[in-house]
Amino acid sequence: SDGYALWLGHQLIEDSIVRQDYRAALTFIDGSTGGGEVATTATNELRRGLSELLGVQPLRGPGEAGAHGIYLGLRGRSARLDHYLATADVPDLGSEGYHLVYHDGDVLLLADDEPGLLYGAFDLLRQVQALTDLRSLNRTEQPAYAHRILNHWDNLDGTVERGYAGFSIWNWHQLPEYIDQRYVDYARANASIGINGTVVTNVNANSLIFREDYLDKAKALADIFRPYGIKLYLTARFSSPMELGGLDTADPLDPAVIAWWKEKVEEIYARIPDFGGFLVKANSEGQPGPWEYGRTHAEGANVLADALAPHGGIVVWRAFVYSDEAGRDRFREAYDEFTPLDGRFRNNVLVQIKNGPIDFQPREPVSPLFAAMPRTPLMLELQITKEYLGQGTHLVGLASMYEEVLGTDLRPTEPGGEVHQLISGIAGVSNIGTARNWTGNLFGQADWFAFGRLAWAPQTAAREIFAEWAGLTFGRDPEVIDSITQMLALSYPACVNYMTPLGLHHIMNTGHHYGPGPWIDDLGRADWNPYYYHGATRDSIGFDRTSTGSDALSQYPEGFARRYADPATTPEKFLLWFHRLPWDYELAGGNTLWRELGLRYQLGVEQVGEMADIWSGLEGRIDAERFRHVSQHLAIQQREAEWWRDACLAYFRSVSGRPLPEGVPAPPQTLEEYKALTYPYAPGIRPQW
Ligand code: BDP
Repeated sequence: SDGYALWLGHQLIEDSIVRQDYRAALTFIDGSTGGGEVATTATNELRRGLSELLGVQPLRGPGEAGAHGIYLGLRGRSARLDHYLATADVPDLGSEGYHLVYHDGDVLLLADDEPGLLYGAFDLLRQVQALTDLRSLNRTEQPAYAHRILNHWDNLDGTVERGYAGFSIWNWHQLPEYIDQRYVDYARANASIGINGTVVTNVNANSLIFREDYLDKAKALADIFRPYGIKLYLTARFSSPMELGGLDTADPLDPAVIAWWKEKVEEIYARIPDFGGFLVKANSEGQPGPWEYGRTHAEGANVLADALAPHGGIVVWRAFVYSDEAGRDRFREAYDEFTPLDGRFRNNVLVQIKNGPIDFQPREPVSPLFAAMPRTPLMLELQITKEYLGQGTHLVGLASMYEEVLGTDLRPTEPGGEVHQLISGIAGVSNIGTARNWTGNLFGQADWFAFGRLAWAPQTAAREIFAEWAGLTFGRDPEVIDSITQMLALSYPACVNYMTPLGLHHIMNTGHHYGPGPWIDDLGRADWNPYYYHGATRDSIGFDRTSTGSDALSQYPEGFARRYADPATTPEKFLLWFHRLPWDYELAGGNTLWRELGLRYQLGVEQVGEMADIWSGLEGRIDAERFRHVSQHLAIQQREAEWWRDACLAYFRSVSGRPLPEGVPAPPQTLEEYKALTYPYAPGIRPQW
């Protein structure tokens, strides 16, 4: 298998008796009650999926008297569903929710709007793929958030920023005439996991997307996505009124600028009546923004919001900003910049915050901003592409990280403070490209899948998602499912151990962010240097963010901050994020900091070995093509985990002047050799940072 089918490669049920039971229960699909485009997709997907699973096409229902099948439809539009509703108490399912139940021999799928039918259809297919007993079906599902959006960092020239799976799948050159089948398959894959929006252009935006010919292209994509319940969004470059509109300012309070945005938005809605809105990166890493005119982020966002509001569109405004003032802790900046603006944004603005305060590190404490803007709806931004986690080569099941972030309780002394409770939506930076299997590394599919599932149900356990993905992707063999679940569960802790144990962060090589570079200290701006983030000397290591240091800790609610103020109560995984400590500092388990650091690096390498062993055990139980694909990537990961351990420990040993802890092998190369490695053609590159 080449992986193109993703988690939708429904397998024929092998056991003929079981298959026969399902066939008898699902002889027809009666979807005549839905009506619209999305309901039709739901019926078509059921028909397609079930014929793959059962080996026969279900009839178009309702079947003959006495036959059993699936009835799907909206409440109040079908006699069969209403018959059920007369006795069952089904609450309002809301937008996109559904109720899936077994009743008097039939499977009923009921919703209050059409997307609900679509999500219920995919759920039913997952149940049959997993051989769930239909008689036990009784599921009521509603998404936790209305906004579940993929963010593509795709440029109009076809490159993908931080993309490790080939080029952009959007062929702007040939749109709108040529509609690649991939667009349809992409929409289908997203719908199957509950994703309902996509931003198809990079946050480092190009105003060309707003030119009329490009809007026609964007419209062609929106038309493909619509039947799958997916809205199209675009990134808005703040200076577009100048670059495209020929104005001499982009000042958000200038009447000509206000009029330009209003008109542009009208042009968009004339083509795309359900256009989602804009995603904006402003005054960040060189992008233009309202600061040029002495205006705030709120003033900048509001001009776009006012243009979109009459059409029902939203502005997603990113909080990823950090200035170049010397001596400021980058950790603090988004909070310092945005908290004064709480309550100043229009109702249709959401502020999008990266999970951590710095930048998609293997492990970050969550951003304090999540608990600091009670009057502003917030989006959580996760990275699905693995910029800082081994990119296209390493197998790292990100569901574990997402689970940790979503479950973090920022107000431990009162209810309602978990990150998933503080947000109104989730965005994920896509890992999709032209690679035949979509994500380059086959296991990248698990991260796309996990993102969708968690954006729908943020309290789902990572392990459950791993097992579900494994079953949908590799088939029903329980041993295969268990093994892959185990590998995925091991993979995230492994990566943190071999890259950035004990709270180290941002020690990747610069620019491309691939491989270790903790020694780098020669870039123009302090916070682009890995060294800045740990500051190791002969005596100590770590970043003091307590009151004796940058005091970033004070940005957290008191009950949270208290625990992190003292190294003894700070969770070890975040130790060096908040504290600067002597190498001899004694950890709870009795090891010194130096010894523990060495052992963690070693453990990370061993965990990758364990993952590779588990995978080897699956030879013959998985098709040869995918088996080989994963084995080869694991071999690279193994070698690079060792590289991380060896290069980092060679460096920290030279700084601290200490011998390597017992149990950690000596680096095979000199520190100078590790420093000399270069990557002229590293993928997904951006200059400087
Ligand atoms: C950083 C990336 C950079 C992005 C930036 C962002 O290195 O390529 O443009 O984030 O999120 O992680 O805007």
